[in-house]
Amino acid sequence: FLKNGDTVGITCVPFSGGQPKGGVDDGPIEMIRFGILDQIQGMGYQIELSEGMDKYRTMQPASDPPIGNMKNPRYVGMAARRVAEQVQSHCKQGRLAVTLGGDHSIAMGTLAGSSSVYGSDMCVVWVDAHADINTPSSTDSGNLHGCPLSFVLGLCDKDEVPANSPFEWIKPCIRKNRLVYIGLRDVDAAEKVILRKHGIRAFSMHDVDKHGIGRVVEMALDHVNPDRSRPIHMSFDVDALDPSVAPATGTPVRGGLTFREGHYICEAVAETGCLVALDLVEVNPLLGDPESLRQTVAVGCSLVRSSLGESLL
Ligand code: HAR
Ligand code: MN
Ligand code: MN
Ligand code: MN
Repeated sequence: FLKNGDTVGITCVPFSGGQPKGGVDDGPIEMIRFGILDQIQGMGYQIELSEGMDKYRTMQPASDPPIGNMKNPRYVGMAARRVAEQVQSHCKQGRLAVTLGGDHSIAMGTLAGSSSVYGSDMCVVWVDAHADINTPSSTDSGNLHGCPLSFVLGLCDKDEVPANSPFEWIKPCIRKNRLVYIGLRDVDAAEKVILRKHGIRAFSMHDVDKHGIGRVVEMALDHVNPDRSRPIHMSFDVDALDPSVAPATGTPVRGGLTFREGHYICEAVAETGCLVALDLVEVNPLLGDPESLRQTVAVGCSLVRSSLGESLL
C-alpha cells in the first residue's frame, strides 16, 4: 500500500454535462477550498495535480444535439476521454489516482484510464444509490451519469456505439465479475434486467440492513478480490450516503448509508492495500443552504482521506 512520501495523482473534473443540474462542476474547487490538497499532504503523501482543470469547462461543443436518448453526448465523450488520459498518466507513474468530480459520467474516463494500466484483473467497487448501468437505449432520462458502466463493461450494442460515436474510443475494459456495488436503492427497471442478465453482484441497502456494513464489505471484496491481491478502483458517488449526511447532491435518495457506514467502506478498502484509483463524485455545492454545502463538501473530503488510509487512532 501507499507509504509516507508516495504520490497521489489528483485530477479535478469540473464537469456537469452528464446531468441537467448546474453546480456539480464546482465540486472539485469547493473540496480544494475546504483543504483536501493540504489534508492529503498532511497525511505524508506527495501530490501531483493534473494540468488544466479549467479546460473541461471550455470543451463544450457549440452544438451537441442528442444522439438517440443521450444528452450532451459529444461533450461527455470528449471530457471523459481527457479524464482517461489524465488518470492513465497518474497510474502509469505509479501514483494513486484520485479524481474529484463532477458528475458520475466522468467514471467512463477514470475506469478506462486505470484499467489501461492495471488490465482486466482490476476490480471495481461502485458505491452509489444508483446502478449507473443504463445503456444508450435503456436510459429514460438520457442523462449520461446514469450510464458510465454500460460503456466500460461493453454492454452496448454496435448500433448504440457506431464508428462515429463520441464513445467509440471506449473499449470494454471492466469484467462483469470484477464489478461489485454497495448502497443501491434506486435502480431503474431496465437496469435490474441488465444486472440479472449479466449476473452482476450488488449489495443494496437491504443487504446493509440485514448483514451490517462490515459483513457487506467483506462479501463484496470476497466476490471481486478473494485474495486481496488485485488492484481496486473505487468509484464513490456521494449520493450513496443518506441525504441527512450528504444533502448537496443532484439526485438524493432516502435510506442511504450513515456517515460511519460510508467511512467504514473507505477504511476497509484502504486496509486491503490494493486501492489504485478513487473517484469522489456528485458533490453539488449549488444545491441547498450553506450548511448543507459545508456538510457535503466536508464529508466528501473525509471519505477521500479515509480511502487513503487515515486512521482513527
Ligand atoms: N437511473 C437514473 C437515470 O438513468 C438515475 C441516474 C443517476 N443519478 C446519479 N447517478 N446520481 O448515480 O437517469
Ligand atoms: Mn460555477
Ligand atoms: Mn453515480
Ligand atoms: Mn448516484
